[in-house]
Order: sequence, then C-alpha cells, then structure tokens
Amino acid sequence: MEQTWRWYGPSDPVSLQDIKQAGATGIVTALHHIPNGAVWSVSEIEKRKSYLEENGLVWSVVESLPLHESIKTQQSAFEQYIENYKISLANLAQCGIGIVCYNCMPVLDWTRTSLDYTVADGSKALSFEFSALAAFDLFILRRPHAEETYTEGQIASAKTYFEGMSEGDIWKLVKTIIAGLPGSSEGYPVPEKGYDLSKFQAILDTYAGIGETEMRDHLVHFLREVVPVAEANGILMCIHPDDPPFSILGLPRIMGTEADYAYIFDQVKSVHNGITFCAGSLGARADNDLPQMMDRFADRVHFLHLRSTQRDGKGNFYEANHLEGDVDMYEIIKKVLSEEKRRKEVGRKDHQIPMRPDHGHQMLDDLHKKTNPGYSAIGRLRGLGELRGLELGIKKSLF
Ligand code: DNO
Repeated sequence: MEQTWRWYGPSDPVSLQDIKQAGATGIVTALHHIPNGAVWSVSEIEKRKSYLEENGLVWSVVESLPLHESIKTQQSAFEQYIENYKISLANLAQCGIGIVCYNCMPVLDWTRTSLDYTVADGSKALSFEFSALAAFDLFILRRPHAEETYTEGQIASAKTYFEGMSEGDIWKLVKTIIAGLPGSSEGYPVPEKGYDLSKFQAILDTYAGIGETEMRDHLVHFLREVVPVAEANGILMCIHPDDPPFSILGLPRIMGTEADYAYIFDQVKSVHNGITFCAGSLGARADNDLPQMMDRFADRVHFLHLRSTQRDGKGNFYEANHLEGDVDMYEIIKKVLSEEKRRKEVGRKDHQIPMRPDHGHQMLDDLHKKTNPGYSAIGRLRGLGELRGLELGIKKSLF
C-alpha cells in the first residue's frame, strides 16, 4: 500500500515535515480555498503540487473534489456544475494527478455528535450517539415531521437525553452537528445566538421531494456524464461512503451498503467508477460484511481509509484505535495485498493502492493543541505505525 496522509493545506497545524516524520510519502489534499463548484484551474493545481514536491512529498489523491449541492438536488445550474467538474478532472489529469475521492452526502459531510468522547485510556475520539442526533432533530432543530422518522422508543430516549442537556451542551451539539467539521465545504450558517436554526432548516428544505430514488438517479446521472471524462483522462474516481452510513435528519443517504455500491457499479460499469473503501464508515453498520465487500469490489478499490469503529448495538459508535473495534483490519489488509498482487500480475499500473490512517485519537501532547477533529498528528501517527506493521507482517508471512 502507498502510505499517505491527509493534509488540509498550508493552515493545517500538522506540517509537511511532521508528515514526513510519520513516514508517509503521499499527500491527500484538496484546494480548500476554491469555492465548491468552481473549476480547479491548472495553475492552482500546479501551485499546490509543486509546493508538495518542493517539500519532498507527492500529491497522491484528491480528497475531495466536492459535488456542488445542485448536482445532488438537480436544481439551479446543475448542468453547469457538472461541466465544471469535468474541466477540473481534465485539469487534474493534465497535472498528473490520477485519483479523485468524493462523496454524495446531502447537506452534511461526515456527522458526529461528539468530537471529544473520552476513551478508557484518556484519549479523545469522535463518536456518534443516536439519541443525541434525535434530540437535535426533534427538540433543538424541531424539523417539521421529524417524529415520523423515529420510533416511539427512540423519541422517548431523545427526550430524556434533551432534558438532561444544559444550554452549553445544546450549543456544543449544534456546532458539532452543523458546523466546523473539516469535511464541510459549504460553510453552513452557524446561528449567532440562541439556536435559531431556520437557515439550516432552509438548506434541509432544498431536499424536499428528493427521496432515495431521486438521489440515486441524480448520482447516476452525474456518473454517466463524468466517468467517461475520467476514463478518457486516466482518472480513477472513488466515492466515499456516507458517514454514518444511514439516513440522518430525514435526508436521503444512498451510499452506505454493499447493495448501494453494487447498484452504481452496475449502472456505470467502468472501473474508473470506483470506491474509497472507508473501513470506519462502512464498519459503523453491523450488516456490512467488510471482507466480503472488499472481495466483491476489489477491482474498483482506488483508495483506502483505514480506521475502525466500536458499535454498541443501539446505533451508537465511537472511533476505536485502528486495530481494535469491530473492523477486522487483518482480513481487510490481507485482501488488499492479494488484490495488489493480482493487479501487478495482470500489469495494472495502479497496483499500489494509496491508504491513509483515517482519523486518530487526540492523545499525548495533542490533547493540549487545537487540531482538526480526527486529524491530530499523534493519533494518526500511532494508526499509521500500527497499520504499516500489520501490512509488513502479513506480506512477510504470505508472499
Ligand atoms: C472525514 C472524511 C470525509 C471524506 C469525504 C470524502 O474525515 O473521511 O470528510 O473526506 O466525505 O469526500
């Protein structure tokens, strides 16, 4: 596997030198300063690429080239945004960048209810608590008809949860859910005082009338347009699963399961229509059999996010250490290595799949620093070290 590391650009508190010391050779990044939907010009891409190379690193993967919301809702100017996307892909190819990760989550990218869940060893992890999300939805946001999304038992638990919250807790939860997540590219309006969330509700309303079927159709339309351009330019596109991999806030989320991936791969058969195999996101569902998914989609795995989650059987999870939790990392890496071997034998150029240690606990000195949630240096350093060791062990014993 190619060892890579996500970097948020020059303002990332984790420096390129830190990344080199962690032992990663590839960078995963995006042009975060370019507004969502605008074209990434060759000069902007080149500038970032050269900067990385001057620092002894290569730009291995774009994460993400985001889909403008209009592409997902097929509202105003979506065709123009698809055209822009194609131009950005061609420009990336011209600069020699060949892997593009993206997602099709409506409104919010990855969503958690806590960014500082304390693990038994005192480190902090990202976590998702179903009752907290439901409390936000039902009693803070007060989304119209939200109660139809939940069972009576869930509503009762959410109510108990809400009643136990202080003003400070409410405010913190609001910010955690709707704002400030590094994956967010839309700049969601954080209410200035109180918790008047009407602007956020207005964004949710842009999905009125868009259910799972419509959302799937919109994604397939996008793929039918864009994948041929990716193919012609030698770009491997890879869609990241929804995180968490199920519907939240009544929004249609359509990339969480094996069947979801099988559907879009069947609709657009090119191998340039691939998957970002995010073990942590997919692993948050007990009904996802990750090794089986890796077997089935191996051919189309262009990028790996290696991380684990610990579920509790009630829809809640926290991000566990990379080799702990519910994900069988040994099985996954074993399958990845066999796929890499197979690709090498058939002469595929992409026989070294980029992986990055996804997220990491906030631990040691990082507990006193401000870093992007999930993207502190030391937790990821631990993750990368463990994953690298596991890879070496499997390689030496198998091949
Ligand atoms: C979170 C990330 C996601 C991911 C995007 C991919 O840490 O895995 O934000 O980058 O969803 O498009």
